Amino acid sequence: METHSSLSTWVEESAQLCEPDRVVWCDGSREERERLIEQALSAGELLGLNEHELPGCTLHRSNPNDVARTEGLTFICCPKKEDAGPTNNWMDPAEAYRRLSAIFDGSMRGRTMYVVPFLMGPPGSVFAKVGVEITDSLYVALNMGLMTRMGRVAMEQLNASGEFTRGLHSRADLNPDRRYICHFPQDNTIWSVGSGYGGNALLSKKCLALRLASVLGREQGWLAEHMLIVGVEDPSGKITYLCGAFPSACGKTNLAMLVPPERFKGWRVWTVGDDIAWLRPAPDGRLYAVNPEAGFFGVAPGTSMKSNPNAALAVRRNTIFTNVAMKPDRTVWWEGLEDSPSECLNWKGQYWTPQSGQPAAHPNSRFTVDIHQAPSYSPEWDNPNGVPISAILFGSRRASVVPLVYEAFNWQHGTFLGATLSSETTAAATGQVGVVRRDPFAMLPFCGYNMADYFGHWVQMGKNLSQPPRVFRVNWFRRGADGKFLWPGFGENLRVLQWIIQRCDGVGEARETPIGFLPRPSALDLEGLELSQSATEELLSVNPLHWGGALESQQQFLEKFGERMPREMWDEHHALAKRLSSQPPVP
Ligand code: GTP
Ligand code: SPV
Ligand code: MN
Repeated sequence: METHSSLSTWVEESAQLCEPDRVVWCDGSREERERLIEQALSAGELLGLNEHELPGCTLHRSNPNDVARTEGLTFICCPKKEDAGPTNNWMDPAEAYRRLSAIFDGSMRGRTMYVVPFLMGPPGSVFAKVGVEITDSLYVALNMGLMTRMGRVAMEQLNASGEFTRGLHSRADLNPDRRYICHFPQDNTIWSVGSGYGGNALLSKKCLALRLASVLGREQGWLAEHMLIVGVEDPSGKITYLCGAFPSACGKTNLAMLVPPERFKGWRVWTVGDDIAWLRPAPDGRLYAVNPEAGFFGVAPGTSMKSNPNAALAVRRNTIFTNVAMKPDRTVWWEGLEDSPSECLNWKGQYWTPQSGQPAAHPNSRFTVDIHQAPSYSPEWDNPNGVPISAILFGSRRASVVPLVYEAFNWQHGTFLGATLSSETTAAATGQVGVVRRDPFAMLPFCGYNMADYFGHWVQMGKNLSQPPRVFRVNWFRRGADGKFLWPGFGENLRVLQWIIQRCDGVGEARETPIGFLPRPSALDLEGLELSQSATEELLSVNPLHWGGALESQQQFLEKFGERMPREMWDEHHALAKRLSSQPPVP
């Protein structure tokens, strides 16, 4: 392959620092992939699975200390601390380069350095960006081959423009005390060391496509978001495209691959993306979205033919499984997949039985698979212009307070719903699970700059759109007094999407409440669900007393940003308080 001179210089410098035994340039060909998988199998970095049941599939077991993103070790290294804002960890760029250089120094001795060029977005598209990841992990290189348009296609675009993001990654000794994920937006550079896990190590994903891209988007008038993109086709053949921001492990992949319930004859869902969207205003005044990725790095637990048949079918071949359990016949298993085995090897490779008292698969175990393998794959994925977005959904896990669905009054109010999004924490990041925290736009761990400025950018984006998408808040995770989910979720979520699409078409019925427009139970098609009347009422109720508490915590959150918080967000907060106080409390 022809190489751009700035790329070869950077690769040479990186090799001098890390001292690998050899350097391998990846071209993304099928032969190369087969060769690298063979090498990973003989090195034990991947385990072979049942070739008959799961052709081309492999299993990777992470170091047990390295199974989720580590937000506390993730840094934005811009020159001024206040530009990273109060929700990000910040490190002085010179200090970060110094500290990480010491860890990279000689870290690849005895190992191979892979140079992995990748393209984010359709070739030739105004959305597209090139990155190159240098890594000493074969697992990372193989994942990048599924998650991005990797190799030659990226080199072609790089040679044309000369621009690319530099991502340097080494597992080093996988010591959590020497683990850092550092972003240098001013240098278009990412340095990640000491982890081999997903979002820490696949630098295309959260590091480039969200943290660095969000900074670029603000400078250039577009958005980089933690969003799924889905096309919903109705029986007349009309397809409405929606985006949805949900925090990690809160249902993006599932919504992107939804299979309509029995009752919804003639409906169909098309998957454009399941995790990241880049959005740009187009000359027609609408917002268009592209999925910069080429594969899914999806949560395994809970995935089954019943909950998500599209994902279950997609992962039957050519899939890399990470930290799932292996059955005696060398097929895979995780909690939530049908039929618990009577014995298997757990995610650490230890003997497991249902009596072991611990999950067999890690709660954040994952599958990596090419997007084309999803039966719901949308050919629009490759459209260089993206798809026009009619609605944006903000979703999260909230056991109480937040209704099943409501609509924002307008774009600015929608921005406020995104800014004040809160959710219970999940296993996708290290730390306690199930604690409610503010996760604005599901971007808390992924925004590359001061979040107050980010809210301002969202307000501004609306002003640049003559036909902005409508904005909705959804919550599939409301629980009843018995602790069980009130809403069946998964495929049945289409019933909510149907109302959302009706609203976009100007025909859906709604009642105005202090928090936004809610459907009356009669406005939703609930036929065949056997949902009790009390559950339905609870799912669609707004209790001003509960919202009083929410107001207080919103205020504390907005205050954290001081003067930098845009006035529009305070206006929305005060307007909400006023609407709530003029509402008679629910008896
Ligand atoms: P990341 O890849 O971490 O960004 O996660 P995600 O937002 O794509 O979440 P995903 O769709 O993988 O779902 C995470 C977990 O939530 C899985 O265990 C799902 O089975 C479960 N889940 C998804 N949708 C629903 C739903 O509608 N209802 C319920 N009860 N659970 C759901
Ligand atoms: C998430 O945590 O939101 C993920 C998985 O999509 S990771 O790639 O680890 O970020
Ligand atoms: Mn995600």
